[in-house]
Amino acid sequence: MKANRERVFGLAALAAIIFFVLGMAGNALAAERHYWIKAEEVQWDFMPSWPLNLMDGSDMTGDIFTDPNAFSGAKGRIYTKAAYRQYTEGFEQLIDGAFAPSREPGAPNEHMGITGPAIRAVVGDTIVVHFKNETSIDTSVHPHGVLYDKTGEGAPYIDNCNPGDPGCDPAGPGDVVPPGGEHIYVWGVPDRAGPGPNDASSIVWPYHAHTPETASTNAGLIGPIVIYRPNAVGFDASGAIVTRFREFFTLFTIFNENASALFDANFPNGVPKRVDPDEFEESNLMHGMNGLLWGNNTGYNMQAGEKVRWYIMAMGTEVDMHTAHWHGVTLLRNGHREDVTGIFPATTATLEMLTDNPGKWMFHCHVNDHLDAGMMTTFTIR
Ligand SMILES: [Cu+2]
Repeated sequence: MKANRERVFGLAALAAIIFFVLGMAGNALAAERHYWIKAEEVQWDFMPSWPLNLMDGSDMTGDIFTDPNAFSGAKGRIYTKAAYRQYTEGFEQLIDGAFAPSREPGAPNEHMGITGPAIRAVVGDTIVVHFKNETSIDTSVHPHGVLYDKTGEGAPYIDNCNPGDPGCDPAGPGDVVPPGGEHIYVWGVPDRAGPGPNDASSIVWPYHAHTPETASTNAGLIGPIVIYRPNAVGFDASGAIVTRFREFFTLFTIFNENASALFDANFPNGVPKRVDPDEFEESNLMHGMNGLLWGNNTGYNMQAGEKVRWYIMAMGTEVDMHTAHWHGVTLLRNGHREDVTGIFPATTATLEMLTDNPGKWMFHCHVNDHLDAGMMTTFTIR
């Protein structure tokens, strides 16, 4: 009995030492990844090329979605929107703004449009988002997939008291960040936040405002989180993640400006009088890829033979069932071959593209109503 107990104790001690050593190794590799992100208001142009349609060269004058003179009360193509933008440490300098150098033609994230910056981490890391709200609306950062406690959830609802009790407030720390406010969100990245057994070596999750969810995402507050398997990436001298493949992000959504938290900013006098309410409402549905219409979502450039990964996201309501279609190529989604991939609101897809067919190719949503409203662009394999 005694010998047996000693052997059990010995095995337990050995296991403890192994776990300790593995834990140390894990800690040595794991990193805290700090992101400095502001929510900002922007004058967003859904179609900078207007009136020129970059897909077919046509003149879009009279188009109810983009022409402010299409009918009395039409807004046209420019709206006040909110967007997540990335800064250097301490909010010193904009490095990822809508009109900052990093999103100019030729920049790696030129194509990201209104979509927020990519928050990247490796399984085992911890993500720290230093968030500042510089918009005029309440907002938050609610992540999908990663591990958080109640201060990292970014969503106000009654989750820590009884409804109706005195002092019972749905908004805990970070659930609602008011205009001018700040919050630090800390998110763990355990295995369950990373790629599953059948996933590629990386996986994309959305993050978005949740204050409330519909109004703040229609305002524009959405971005991607990418989690990599530890062996899938390298690191530069500063410890930043370096991928062995080119990455593109596309958010398919119909921004409903009628339901945006910034509706009042866009229509200070409310719904214009003497307009057809149906036409008005329809004209404020902006069928964008990264918030851009009719070929204006530019920057999808790659080399033939290059490894390319696409992260596709959707957001919105029941009309936001999108079928992303790439002409000229095929892709793998979790081992299945596709050239069209389907997504629903808040779902995502990670695809590996076979860049075997050089050319300038159409990339669009295959839903007829969305195609007709401009949800299309091109990508180029050189
Ligand atoms: Cu669509």
